[in-house]
Amino acid sequence: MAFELPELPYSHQALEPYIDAQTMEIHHGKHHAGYTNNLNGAIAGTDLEGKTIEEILANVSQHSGAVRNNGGGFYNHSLFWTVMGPNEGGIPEGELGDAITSTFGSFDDFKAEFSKAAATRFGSGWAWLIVDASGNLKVTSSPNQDNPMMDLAEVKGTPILGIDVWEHAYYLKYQNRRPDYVGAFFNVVNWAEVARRYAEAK
Ligand code: MN3
Repeated sequence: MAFELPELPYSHQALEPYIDAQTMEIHHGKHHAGYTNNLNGAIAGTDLEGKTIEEILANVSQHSGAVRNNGGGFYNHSLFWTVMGPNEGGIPEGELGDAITSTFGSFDDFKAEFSKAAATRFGSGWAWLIVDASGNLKVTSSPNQDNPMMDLAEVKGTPILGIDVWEHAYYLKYQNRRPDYVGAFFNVVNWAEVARRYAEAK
């Protein structure tokens, strides 16, 4: 069974004015669709057909560059759409809010560390909030379409929040101002979904 492009859980314009409709349309309909199709092409006729994306990423060092890039692209964007939403933002509460405060000092300290990871990831990549093998929260980043679930990742864990810092994610609206895009992202973070992923991962 081939991987399928997940539908956006909201309309293209839902994240305006923070993320513009045209960027969402191209990002989901062209980029994410491309990773999905290319992943299917890369695994067609191999023993990776029928494996879950998590299983593929966990042993990605044994597979081709096409599987690594497109498998990562498929997974990362599937996560990305769900951790954003309209009328979101704010500050996480409950267990996740407490864990962020105890790990980073305060929500603002977490925000600063995550924003720095996103701003300083050279070239194309992602910044992440992950749960590591001991259940601890960590901020990290990865190049290209790599992610912390890959066996070859420098820092491993389960991503519960991620931001795409490829130029295709923000250039139409923010041009070279990546930090402005990262700042705007916090207005659309769906903390309920991040908290759900946290509870599942730890
Ligand atoms: Mn992207």
